[in-house]
Amino acid sequence: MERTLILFKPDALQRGLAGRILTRFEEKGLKIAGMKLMQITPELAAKHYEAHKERPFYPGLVRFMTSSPVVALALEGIGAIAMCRKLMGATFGCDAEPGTIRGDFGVSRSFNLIHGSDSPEAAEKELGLFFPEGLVEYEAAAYEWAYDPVEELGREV
Ligand code: D4T
Repeated sequence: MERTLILFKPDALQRGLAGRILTRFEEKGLKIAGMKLMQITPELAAKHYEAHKERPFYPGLVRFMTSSPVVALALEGIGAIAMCRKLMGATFGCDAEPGTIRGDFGVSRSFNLIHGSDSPEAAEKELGLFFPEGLVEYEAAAYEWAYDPVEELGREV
């Protein structure tokens, strides 16, 4: 199982889309391993977007991400990182395919509703930043029917 960090950005919350976006991930079969409403500090934004520090859009990005609360979510599933990126769609709402979260709910190039880790290394770093207390361990009952228990979950026949 792989885990990924998802953020519902300030525009998603302010536009009342958090529930509908969460539903997309739940319906797909991803397990919620952590979830909280939080205000991102400038220090946390700087760590999270360190790779973009020199980009022209960086100051506006930090201003946006710290302007209003976000929902931080840890999602779990086989191949969760790539699967979530597919569900999110292309970076800018105006380019994203219909059927994706950004494609269905957004038009902007900077207010793009959602963040998802883009690699296992990024996921590990970002989950540590947003969930330093760790994640909640529990059995997801739906896994038994969302996945093939023998072929995918490694259970005994
Ligand atoms: P995030 O990181 O938010 O999940 O988005 P992506 O992974 O899809 O896109 P990214 O890292 O290239 O960009 C991070 C973040 O910066 C905003 N942005 C990006 C922007 O405001 N103007 C720009 O020109 C670019 C490239 C949007 C997402």
